[in-house]
Amino acid sequence: MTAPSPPLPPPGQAVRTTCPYCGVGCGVLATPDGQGGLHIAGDLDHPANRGMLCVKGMALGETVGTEGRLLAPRIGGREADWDEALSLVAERFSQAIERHGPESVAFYVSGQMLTEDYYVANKLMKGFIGSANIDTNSRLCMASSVAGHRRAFGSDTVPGLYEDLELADLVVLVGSNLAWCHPVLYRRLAAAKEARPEMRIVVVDPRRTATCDLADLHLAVAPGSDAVLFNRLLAEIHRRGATDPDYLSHVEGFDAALAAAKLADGAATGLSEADLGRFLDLWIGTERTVTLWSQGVNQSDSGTDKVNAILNCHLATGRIGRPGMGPFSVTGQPNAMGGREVGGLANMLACHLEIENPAHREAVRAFWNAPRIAERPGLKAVDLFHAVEDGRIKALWIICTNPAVSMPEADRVARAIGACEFSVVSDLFATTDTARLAHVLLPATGWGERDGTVTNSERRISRQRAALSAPGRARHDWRILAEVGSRMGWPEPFGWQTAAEVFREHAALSGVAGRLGGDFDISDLERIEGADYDALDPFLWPRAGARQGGRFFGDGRFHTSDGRARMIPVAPKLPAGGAFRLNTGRVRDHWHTMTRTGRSPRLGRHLAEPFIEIHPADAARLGLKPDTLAEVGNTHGRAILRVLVTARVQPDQPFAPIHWTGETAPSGRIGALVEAATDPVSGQPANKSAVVSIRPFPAHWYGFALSDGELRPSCPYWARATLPLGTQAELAGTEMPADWNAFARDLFGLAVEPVVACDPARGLIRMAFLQDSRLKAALFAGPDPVALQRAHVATLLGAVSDPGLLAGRPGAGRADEGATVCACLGIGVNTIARAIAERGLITVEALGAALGAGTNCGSCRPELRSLIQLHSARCEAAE
Ligand SMILES: Nc1nc2c(c(=O)[nH]1)N[C@H]1C(S)=C(S)[C@@H](COP(=O)(O)OP(=O)(O)OC[C@H]3O[C@@H](n4cnc5c(=O)[nH]c(N)nc54)[C@H](O)[C@@H]3O)O[C@H]1N2
Ligand SMILES: Nc1nc2c(c(=O)[nH]1)N[C@H]1C(S)=C(S)[C@@H](COP(=O)(O)OP(=O)(O)OC[C@H]3O[C@@H](n4cnc5c(=O)[nH]c(N)nc54)[C@H](O)[C@@H]3O)O[C@H]1N2
Ligand code: SF4
Ligand SMILES: [Mo]
Repeated sequence: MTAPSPPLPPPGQAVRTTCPYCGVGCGVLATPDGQGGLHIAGDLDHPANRGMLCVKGMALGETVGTEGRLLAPRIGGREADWDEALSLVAERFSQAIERHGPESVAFYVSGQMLTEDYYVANKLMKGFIGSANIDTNSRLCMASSVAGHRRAFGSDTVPGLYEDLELADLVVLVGSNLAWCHPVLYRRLAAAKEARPEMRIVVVDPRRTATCDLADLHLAVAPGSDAVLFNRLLAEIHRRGATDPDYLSHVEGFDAALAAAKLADGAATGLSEADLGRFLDLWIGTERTVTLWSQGVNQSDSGTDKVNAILNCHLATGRIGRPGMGPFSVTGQPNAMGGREVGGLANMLACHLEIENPAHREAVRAFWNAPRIAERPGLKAVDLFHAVEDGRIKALWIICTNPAVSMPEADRVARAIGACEFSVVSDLFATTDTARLAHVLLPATGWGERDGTVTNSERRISRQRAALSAPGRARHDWRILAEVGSRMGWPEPFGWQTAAEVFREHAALSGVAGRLGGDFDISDLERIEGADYDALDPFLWPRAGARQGGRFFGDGRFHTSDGRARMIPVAPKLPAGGAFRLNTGRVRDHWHTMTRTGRSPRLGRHLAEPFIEIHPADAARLGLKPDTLAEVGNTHGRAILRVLVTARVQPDQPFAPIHWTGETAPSGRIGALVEAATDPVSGQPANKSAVVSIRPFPAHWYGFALSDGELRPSCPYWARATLPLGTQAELAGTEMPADWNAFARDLFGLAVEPVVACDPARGLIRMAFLQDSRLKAALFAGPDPVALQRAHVATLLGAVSDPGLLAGRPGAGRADEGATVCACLGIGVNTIARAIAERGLITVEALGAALGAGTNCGSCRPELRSLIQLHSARCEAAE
C-alpha cells in the first residue's frame, strides 16, 4: 500500500528534494547512509538556494529515523491495524454528517502538508462532505496577506521573485526577522549588499533582531503602528508628487486611500522625526524598492489593513511586478503557498477560486463530479476550535499541526480537543501535546519518506522526494485521506494510486481556474507522466504566456472584475498602552513546536530553554535578576520563563519564543498566554501582542541535570534538550527537596549510589552517577541559577569521569566555550570573543578562516557580526 514512487535510491546515491522547514524552499541533496540515516547537502542547482542551507537544513539528518516515531495506528491508546482505524474514522465522520449535517465535522490541516495531501483533504471536505470546515495553521500565518492581496489585486498573488531582493536598491523588511526565519534568503540579501554597498536596507521591527545587523536604518516602531508608517508614506508620496499617474490609471480608490492616509500622525509610530524623515526620503527616492513583510505585519488584529497600507504605496508609485521592486509577503511554512493554491483555507475554493462565486463553485463541483459543493465559507481556526469547544463539531481531524501548542488560548484549545466527541490526529509522533488528546492516531510518513510537491514564497514548485522507506506502517497523508474518502462512499473520486495522479488532477483543475480568469494555472502539466513527475525540476508559476519572467502586475492587469487594482483606505488601529505587551516569535535553530528540531543535538545548542527578553528598566522595576525565572501570566494562562535582560527589546515590550511544549518545557507554552483576538477581515489571530503581567518566580532552588538515559523531572519548572549522547534539563522549584539523593534517583530512574560533592555553606549540591567509572548522569543544584559550563559538561557524558566534573568547569588548559553561537562547529561565544579581542579578527571572514565559525551553514553570521561590533568596541574603549 505504501510503495513509494519512484523506488528508493541505493545507499550512497543522492536524492534531490526540498527542505521541509521555511518558505524559502531550499533544494536539498539527501543521501541515504544505508543505516536509516541521511547525509545532507545543499543542492547547487536549486534556484532558491544555489547550494546554501541554514543550520536547520544542515541538521535534517539528525531529525529522521524511526526513534520515537508513531509506527502503527492507535485507537484509544491501543495499536490497531489500518483497516480498523480507517473504517472507524470513515464511520464516525459519516455518522456525524448523517445525524448533524456536514457542518458538524472539521479538518484542521497545515502549510507543511504536501500539495497532493492538501488537495485531497480539500476535495474531500469541500466537494464530497460538502462543508468548508477545513482550515489550516496558515490562518495563524498568512491569512492577512491572503486577504490583503485579494482586496488589492482580486487574487491571492505574490507579484515578485527572490531575485528582486538582489536587484533592489532599497529593501524594507517589515516585521520580519529574516536572518533567523528565512536565513538563506537573508544570505542572498547580504551577498547582494556586499556586492553593491550602496544598496540600502531598512528594518521595521519594535525589537532589535539579528536581522538589524544588515540594516542601514532600524525603525523600532511602536507595536502595531505599521499602518501609520505606511499611511504617512502614502501621504508624503502624494505631497512630493511621486505617484505614477500612468500606473494609477490601472488602480481604483486612490483618493479615498489618500484621504485616510493624510490623517496619519507620524508620532504614533514612536519614531523620531529624523528617522521617519530618513525612511520617507529613502523610500520615495528609490524606484527599485522591495517592501518585504512577515508575521510582525500579519499576526495583528489589523493585519489585513497593514498589508493594504503597504500595497497602497507600491500601487501608487507603480513599483510592482518589475525587476527589483514590489511588495513581497514571504511565507513561513514550506508549502504555505501550495496550500493556498489548492484552496486549503476555509474561505477559499480551489486554485484561488472564490467560494462566494456561484460560477466558481459550479466549475469546481463539475470538475470533481461531486455530489455537492460547500456553499459558504467554513469556520476559521479560532472559530473552528470554539465550535469544537461548544460541541458543534462532533468529529475533528487534525493533520500535520500541533494546535494544542500553537493556537492562541492554547490551554482552552487543548481542553476543547480533549473533550471532542471524536478526534483524529495524523502525525509522526504519538507524544505531541495534540496527539496525546486524540481518540485515533494515524502514523504519517514524514520528510525524507514522503513524495510530492511544495510551493515556496516566490511561487516556485519543487519536488519533495523519498529517500527512506516508510517506518513501520506509516502511510502518506494523501493516501490516508483518500482511503477515508473511499470508505465514506466515494471510491472512484478518491481512487488515486500515486501522488503523480493527484498532482495531474490538481494541474487540470488549475486549467479550469485559468479559463475563469484565475492567476494560478499549471494545466500544461495535467498529463505529466509518472516518470516526468518524478524528474520534475523546480519551476515558477505562471509557467508561460503573457506573464513574462514570472512577475505579476507590471502590466497593470489584475484579477478583479474590471481588471483594475484597488487601493484600500486604512484607518490604523493602535493598541492600548499601559500593560506589558508580550511579543512572540521564533529563534534561529528551532522549528515551531520542536517535534523534529528538538531531536537534533546540534539545534539544541543555540538556545536550550524557553526565555523572556525584557528591557533592563522593566527588569529593575520588577526585581528580575538575569538568569532567574519570571512568572508571566494573564487570565488565559501562565508560563515560567528564564529571564534574559536586554535592551534589544523596548520597555513594556518583552519578547518570548514560541517553541516549547508539554514535551520539552510544560511551563513554557507561550500560546497559552495569547488572547484569541483576530483580524476582522482575515480571521488571523494577533499573536504578537499578549497582554501579560510579570513577576519573579519564587524559586528556592535551581538545577541542571544531564543523563545518558531518561530524565523524568517533576519539579514546577523544567526544560529539556537533546544532547549527542542523552538529555539535559534545566530545573527549578519552590521548595528545596528534603532528600536530594531520592530526588536524583527519581529524576534519573537510577538505583546506583551517586558520587556527591556538597558545599553546605553555599547550599550547593553536585552529584555524579558513574558506571564503570564513566559518567551516566549528573545533577547540579543550589539556591541560585546554576553557573556551569553546560556545553563542556555535556561532553563528559559517557566519558571516563573527569576530575573537574563536579566543579562544572573544564580542567586546566582547556578553553571554556561559553554559550554556543556556531551550532554546526560547536563554537562558543567566549572563544569568538577571545579571537576578536586577542587576535584582532574583525571581519566575519577572518573569524571563519581562523576558527571555522560561520563557514558551514552561515546561520550564525549575523551574531558573529554583532559580537565583532561589541568586542571590538570594547577593545577600543579600553585603549
Ligand atoms: N528558525 C525558524 N525559522 C522559521 C520558523 C521557525 O519556527 N523557526 N517558522 C517559519 C514560519 S511558519 C513563519 S510564519 C516565519 C515567520 O518569520 P518572521 O515573521 O520573520 O518571524 P517572527 O519571529 O514570528 O516575527 C517577526 C518579527 O515581528 C516583530 N514584530 C512584532 N510585532 C510587530 C509589529 O507590530 N510591527 C512590526 N513591524 N514588527 C513586529 C517581532 O519582533 C519579530 O522580530 O518563519 C519561518 N521560519
Ligand atoms: N504565539 C504565537 N503563536 C504562533 C505563532 C507566533 O508567532 N506566536 N506563529 C504561528 C504560525 S505562523 C504557525 S505557521 C504555527 C505553527 O504551528 P504548528 O503547525 O502547530 O507547529 P509545528 O510544530 O510545525 O506542527 C507540525 C506538526 O506536524 C507534525 N508533522 C511533521 N511532518 C509531518 C507530516 O509529514 N505529516 C503529518 N501528518 N504530520 C507531520 C509534527 O510532528 C508536528 O506535530 O504557529 C502559530 N502560532
Ligand atoms: S533557509 Fe533553512 S530552513 Fe529555510 S528552506 Fe532553506 S535550509 Fe530550510
Ligand atoms: Mo507560519
